[in-house]
Amino acid sequence: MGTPVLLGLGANLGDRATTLRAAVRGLGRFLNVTRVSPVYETAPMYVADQAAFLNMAITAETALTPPALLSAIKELERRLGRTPAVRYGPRQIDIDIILYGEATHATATLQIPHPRLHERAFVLVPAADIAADWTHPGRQRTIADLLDDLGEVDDLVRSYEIVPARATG
Ligand code: PH2
Ligand code: MG
Ligand code: MG
Repeated sequence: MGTPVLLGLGANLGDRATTLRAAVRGLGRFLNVTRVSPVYETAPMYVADQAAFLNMAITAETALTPPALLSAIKELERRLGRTPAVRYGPRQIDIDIILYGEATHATATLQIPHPRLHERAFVLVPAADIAADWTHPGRQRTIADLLDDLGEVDDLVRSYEIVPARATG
């Protein structure tokens, strides 16, 4: 029960795979995780001079409001070792709220849908594996459509699967 949410996860510092696994497990403590995408190794976007990322996506159901979900995520990121860093630069873990049902939310600290979703293959590709038909409320395009619109996608290698550390409360 609750509102379906789509989250994007990324890591490019430390033991990336171990951190992603811990992130999925940690999310399961406050969300009902419903699907877990494969993991992709992706070339860094925006700031090219940094290590490759591992990226993945999950879907979940939540009773939390968008701001409450964001603060739970921030707390988990801190617990997983994230420290303040430059915009688009290297990070231990990044967990972004991509979609929250078909709701929109726009405040100084949180924008949903994620404002750069449509340009990010590193989010759209894993998201399309688990939520291809989800419609972006602002653009009236599904995840699959947005990925199509992006055209040719390279710099992205399907890496492995995380067996969902079955989300229990
Ligand atoms: N995250 C960023 C900046 N650039 N590039 C890739 N490939 N994957 C990311 O998760 C990523 C990025 C800032 O959050
Ligand atoms: Mg991000
Ligand atoms: Mg973030």
